[in-house]
Amino acid sequence: MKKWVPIASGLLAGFVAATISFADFSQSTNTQVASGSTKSNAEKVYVPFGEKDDYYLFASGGHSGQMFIYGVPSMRHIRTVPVFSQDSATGYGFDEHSKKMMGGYTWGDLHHPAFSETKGDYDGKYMFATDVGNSRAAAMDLETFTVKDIINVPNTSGPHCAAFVTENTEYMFLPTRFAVPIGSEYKSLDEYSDQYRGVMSAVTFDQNKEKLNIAYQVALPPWSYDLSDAGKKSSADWAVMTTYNTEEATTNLEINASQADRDYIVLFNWKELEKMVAEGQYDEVTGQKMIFPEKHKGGIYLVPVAKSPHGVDVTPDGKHFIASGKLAPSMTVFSFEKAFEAVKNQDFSGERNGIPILKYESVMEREVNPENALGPLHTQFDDKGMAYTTMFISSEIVKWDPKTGETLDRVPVQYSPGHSVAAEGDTVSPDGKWLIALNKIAKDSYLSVGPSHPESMQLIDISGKMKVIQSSPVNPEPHYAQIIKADKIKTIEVYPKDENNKLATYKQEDAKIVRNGNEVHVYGIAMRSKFIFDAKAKRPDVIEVNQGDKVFIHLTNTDFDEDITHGFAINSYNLNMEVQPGQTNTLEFTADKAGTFPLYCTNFCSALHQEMTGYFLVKPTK
Ligand code: CUK
Ligand code: CUA
Repeated sequence: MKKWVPIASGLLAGFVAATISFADFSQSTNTQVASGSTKSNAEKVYVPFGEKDDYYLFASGGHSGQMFIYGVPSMRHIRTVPVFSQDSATGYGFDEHSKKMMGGYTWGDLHHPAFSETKGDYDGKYMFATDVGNSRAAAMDLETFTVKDIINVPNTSGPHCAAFVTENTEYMFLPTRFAVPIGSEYKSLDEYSDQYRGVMSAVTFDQNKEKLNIAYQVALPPWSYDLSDAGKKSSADWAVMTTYNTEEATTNLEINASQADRDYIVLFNWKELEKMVAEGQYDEVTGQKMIFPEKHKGGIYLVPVAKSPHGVDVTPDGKHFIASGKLAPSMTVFSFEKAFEAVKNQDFSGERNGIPILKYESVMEREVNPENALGPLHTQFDDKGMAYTTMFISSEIVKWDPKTGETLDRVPVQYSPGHSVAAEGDTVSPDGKWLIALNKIAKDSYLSVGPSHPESMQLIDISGKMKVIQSSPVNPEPHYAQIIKADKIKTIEVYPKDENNKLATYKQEDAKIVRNGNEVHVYGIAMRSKFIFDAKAKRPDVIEVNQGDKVFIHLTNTDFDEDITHGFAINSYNLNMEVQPGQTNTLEFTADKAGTFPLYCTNFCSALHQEMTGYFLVKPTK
């Protein structure tokens, strides 16, 4: 039962138990898949060997810090891409470049992946993600499926809300989940309301340099910011995010952050904030351009919403945003047009921390309460603009019409879905066809692996009446995912030769070891099926250094052939990295242990892979 506690109060937890034991366990995944039209379901997800899936699924790895790539509809796991955590399979976090990028951290908590967009459609170029655990943001390129840049986001603690990009990837907004004093310096919790802030960062990505950058920050009130979404089309200059703990409780949030009947959605115009920054309406704080709403007025508004909302999602037409209740059983549909009108007419009901509050009745369009549906969290959309909301507590997906509020369909899932993801579901033109429920609890759906059970993803055919047609156990933890048409992604076959890269060695005769004081630089080659570190040496595959030397191994894979990847590990030195075809990678370390250490290729690359070895000899200093 522990798992339930963070989201449900004690009372609710009891209710959850009741709901699950009576309603959901009677209908296990297995019976669902096995009953009736088993064959047609299986055929729908079957992708014969040699054929490929129609879609890629990029699924969040949560506190594994990784991203998992699957094919849809087969749900076959294709690749794990390390983002915020070390990965010995690829050497990510071990080689120089990625180690520096990770900024000294070895793990992360990846929640919401987001594709780069052009005109509100996924463009297949980049994927962004944030780290709730260590407050970072990352950009992955989709030509190589590797991370290109990671930044630390100061003043923002746990950018859970993100990443959601604006229509042309101008910005991603990273609001904080945990309020902290600016600069994260020590301040007593008794001074919480005055000294703590919920800072939001506006982050840009330069596609030419492949660099993330913080454009400016906004010092919002010390609340928790939960989810956000960017506007589309007529609302493209705007973004929304949900808040909780507007009570500003500093302990026992389970109870104290659920006191007020209403929390807020923060509605802001990023074009206006951008203009304010350009006009110098900000303070320079901790090296950042910081907008203080109580001082620098404009661009930000509050919309009251039922207490402790979780998800907020903008409809594909950009006309509405939908907040989900978590503790309240309703989805609330708000109108952007009405909000703009209210802003224009200054139709305010008060303010908090200098931010005007729009009147609820002026912005709200309808509250939707599907019968017995409990715990709405997140909403996705299909090609007809219909909404699909995950019900965490009643373990189901409810399909409904945002324009009328009418419930159209519902399907049980196993169990407790957090998010769901629809094919191209966050774009201005979702595909329909597929929806995947990302379930927090799989219970007894699969072979037991001990007291902790896996999470699961369930593929739902939404082309007609909703039907769960496939169910897969998955790695932790499926928070959110993105589904993109496979033909939008164009990967490269090999890393192209880069004659400007001074660390690369492409010709065997150029392989050399250069000593500079106690720094040793190895310019080496990995090829089928040998290492060449020093072309002129008696044993070209041996590196010999003195104890205490600082060693740099710059290794180039000169097999310009798709899929010929080499690895490089030094026995007992806790080092391993990968060099993909054409790639140059560097390991930097101090040879502090004297002795004889075999080195070898860790990635099976040819029939003579076992012969791809050498020695790393470290002469003792005394
Ligand atoms: S959150 Cu709502 S269920 Cu991190 Cu998007 Cu996990
Ligand atoms: Cu190179 Cu195995």
